[in-house]
Amino acid sequence: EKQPKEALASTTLAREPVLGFSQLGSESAWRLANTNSITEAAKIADIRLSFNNAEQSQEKQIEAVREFVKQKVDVIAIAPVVETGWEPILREVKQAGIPVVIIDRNVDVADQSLYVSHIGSDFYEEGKKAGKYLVDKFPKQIAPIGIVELRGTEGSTPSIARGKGLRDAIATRKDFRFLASENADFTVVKGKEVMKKFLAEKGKDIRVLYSHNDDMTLGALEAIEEYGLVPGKDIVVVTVDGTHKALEKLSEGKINLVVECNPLLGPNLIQAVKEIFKGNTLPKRIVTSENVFTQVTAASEMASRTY
Ligand code: GYE
Repeated sequence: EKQPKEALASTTLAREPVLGFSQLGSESAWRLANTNSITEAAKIADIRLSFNNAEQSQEKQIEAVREFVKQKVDVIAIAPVVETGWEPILREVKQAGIPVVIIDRNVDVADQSLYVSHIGSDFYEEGKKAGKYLVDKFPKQIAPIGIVELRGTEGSTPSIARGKGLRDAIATRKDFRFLASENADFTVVKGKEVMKKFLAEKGKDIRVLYSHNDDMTLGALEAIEEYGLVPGKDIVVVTVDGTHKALEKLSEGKINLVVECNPLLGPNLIQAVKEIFKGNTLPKRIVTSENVFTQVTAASEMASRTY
């Protein structure tokens, strides 16, 4: 079987396709790995990449997309920071006859013809995996089990779906109780700041931290230790992504569960661009497959992690 890299390079096209890619930001290790993966894959496949980093601003993303239309790129890929507000610009792109691929997070649009395909993880499933773990971890009890939640960017698909997935998975357990839930924007700094506040307000009633990404978790671990509690023991910590640093904390026993979210979407995206360029059709939804990691698998997973 061919390695994905060779497979990407092997199909020759009449000319180099140009891909305009609007990346939502550089807020996390996941995002950096995602950007690298796409840049790398484009290079290998001889696709010219016009790249823009929108620094978590939808306005900047819309500007970037408009610029790609002006440049007359062949395909536009968007990793949208939030779900809503995309219809007008997507209609402009459609009018210009440029196909759009949505990557990573999703857009909430009534008209499905505004994009060709959405490539990325099933964030709802990730939330469910996190919730199922908690249900198994804590036997049913009378006293409430206090959960605090660090949410990702407000209105973003992973934050919405990871929140819902977890809630659905623990729905039958009345002993789980949300003590607090706040947006910490997927960053280390905010994660620490908000966790500090949770601890000041709820202290030892906190039994579980559910964090929507590893960066916020790393910040929160510092806050927990500074407060004088032991993460992984006093507070059960569940996180999403699976970066090298998080796996390290998992192997040290400071995190209890890492739900994987795969950032390496470059090969998938570039394949899609090539298919579109050739005039082929694509499935509307392409989902990446993912795992969960516990403390016993942490060390071996770490060895192969590049991000
Ligand atoms: O989990 C987080 C990043 O959209 C899946 O965004 C992505 C999320 C990822 O900032 O680390």
